[in-house]
Amino acid sequence: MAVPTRTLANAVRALAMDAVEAANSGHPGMPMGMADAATLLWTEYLKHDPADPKWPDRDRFVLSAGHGSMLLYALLHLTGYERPTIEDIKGFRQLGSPCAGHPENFLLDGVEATTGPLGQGLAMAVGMAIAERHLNAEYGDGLVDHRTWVIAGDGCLMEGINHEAAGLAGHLGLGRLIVLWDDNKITIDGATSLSTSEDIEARYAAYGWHTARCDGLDAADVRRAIDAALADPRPSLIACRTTIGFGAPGKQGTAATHGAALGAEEVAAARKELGWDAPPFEIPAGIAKAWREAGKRSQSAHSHWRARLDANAGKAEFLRRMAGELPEGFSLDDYISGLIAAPQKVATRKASEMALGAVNDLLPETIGGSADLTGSNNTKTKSQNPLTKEDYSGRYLYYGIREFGMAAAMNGMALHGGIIPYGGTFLIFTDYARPAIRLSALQQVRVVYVMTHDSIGLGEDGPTHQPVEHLMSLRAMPNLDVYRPADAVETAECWELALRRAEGPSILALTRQNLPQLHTEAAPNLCARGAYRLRAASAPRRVVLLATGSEVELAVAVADALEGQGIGADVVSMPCWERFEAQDEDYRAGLLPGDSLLVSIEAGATLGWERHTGRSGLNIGLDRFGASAPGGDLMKRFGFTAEAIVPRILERLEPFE
Ligand SMILES: Cc1ncc(C[n+]2csc(CCOP(=O)(O)OP(=O)(O)O)c2C)c(N)n1
Ligand SMILES: [Mg+2]
Repeated sequence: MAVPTRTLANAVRALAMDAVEAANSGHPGMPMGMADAATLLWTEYLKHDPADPKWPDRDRFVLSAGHGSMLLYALLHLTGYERPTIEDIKGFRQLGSPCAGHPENFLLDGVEATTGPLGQGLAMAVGMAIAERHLNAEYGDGLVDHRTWVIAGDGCLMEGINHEAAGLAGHLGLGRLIVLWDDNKITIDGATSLSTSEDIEARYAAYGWHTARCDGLDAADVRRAIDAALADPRPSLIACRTTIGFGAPGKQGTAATHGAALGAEEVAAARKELGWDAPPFEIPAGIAKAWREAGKRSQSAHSHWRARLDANAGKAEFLRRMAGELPEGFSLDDYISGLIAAPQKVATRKASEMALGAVNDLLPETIGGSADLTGSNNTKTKSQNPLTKEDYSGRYLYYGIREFGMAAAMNGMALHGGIIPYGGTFLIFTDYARPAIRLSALQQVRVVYVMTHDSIGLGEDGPTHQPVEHLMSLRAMPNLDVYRPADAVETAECWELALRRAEGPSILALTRQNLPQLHTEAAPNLCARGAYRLRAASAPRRVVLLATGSEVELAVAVADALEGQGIGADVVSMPCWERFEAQDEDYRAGLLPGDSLLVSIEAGATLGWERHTGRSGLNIGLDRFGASAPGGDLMKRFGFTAEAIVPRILERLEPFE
């Protein structure tokens, strides 16, 4: 006899409450409330194969309500994934267990995205759904034909990003995206009525979504709603009315079950209520077996897919792309040789567009885009057509004014695989996208951020648009490479490095204003070391000038002036701190010798430059907001001229004399 969904779901409930109890930390309420709906989804609908968690054509499941992580760990364990084991689950939230407080994509196969920052899971799922349709357009139903499922909470649907993400999904008609909303009317502070009274279904309908409602505790009713969603061509939101902490008789329906262990007494009462007799962390054999069998449901679909893949002429290319490997021999050397032969005085944003012309021809996996600043970010190249509801094969996305949504969608595309997303906005608006940039870094995904208008040099738009603290704050983020190239050659080199970096995101900070090409001779990729000597001192060296981006040109002018007075000065271009810091001590010390005055020049916050110049160095930067005026005037006003900088250096040199 088939095991009823409710009984299967009670295994999830038991594991969730036992694990949270053992850790005395965690969130039992959400897993217990959504156990029936999630069990139905995982045992009857989700296309996946626990024996091959990376099967490219699997459905993607994103637990946007990441605090309910035990729900996902229980589902993975019960359906037969190698990890988490029951021991892993016993170690929930402890050092060494892959069952972290919130699901981490790099700790467990089957965790498609790192979630916990509410709303972002849903927004990443939109990116996954875009990736699926795009690859489907390229490779056809035979290889790419899957869905993206999300479980989202009230919190996910309150966060601003859900508006950006759902608006984009509705616009693009992503019918393979289905969101189950845990409509339990409870958040941490209590009833949702404390803080919200909007009609979420009407809002989603207005975005162009199909919406439905069901009793989330009644598997048959959830099945009815999912079937309706599957039949509808639009993305779907299914409101699943549930009771948080369902089964815990004294606490269910209250915020008390949200984020704390239920307590031994309440757990015992819940066992009784649910008719669950098994001791903690034990699943009765018949129930475990039914779960395992459900986990094998898609095996034949998987083997048929393998057969289609084997017969497909595009197999090798498809697998290459899904593995995130660049084509053999990929390089921008030819393009760079062209620059050496015919130097270009262009803004680095323009240089980026030129490099992208080569990149997009060489890499069919790129999907570019911009948050409504295409003409300013120079992110679209000639060969790119728009990706639209009518034509998902396009390789350029008009994200609209949705910086956070764009960044999260790019994370989703990168996590899905098969695509290298890049997208642009003004560097200042990394602030709007920052939580998703952070998740790019945490999740170790290759997303390239094309951030233009990178200093006061942008000019007239004024201080609201002029980044000051941004470069430094982004450098402070772990696993994010921040590039600020100085000319067209460095821009191409940085692009190549960013594309080669499969294990994390990169940001290119690019100018609006033109910069001369400082490199006129062929050389290996100098940016690869993060910093290098662009020009060595002629006179005996007393100064080393360290600069990035547009200030490298200025550093050269300063060096000229110093040399004119018999003071030797090296110019070091430092396009990427992170790469420089990865170099060996000899290289770093050789570039930044202790016997010279080390001077940093960057039109941004000075905080942090002491790391490279030492406390006795000189840090020339901008520690205030900018102003509205032409860029050249601002550079003068704020002291970014050789005339202003040379005396400051001379003053500092005197004590040495
Ligand atoms: C961006 C963000 N803000 C705040 C939190 C902290 N937080 C975690 S869960 C939660 C309440 C979420 O409510 P809901 O989604 O309804 O979950 P439920 O209590 O129903 O499980 C909050 C505020 C978070 N994880 N992410
Ligand atoms: Mg809730």
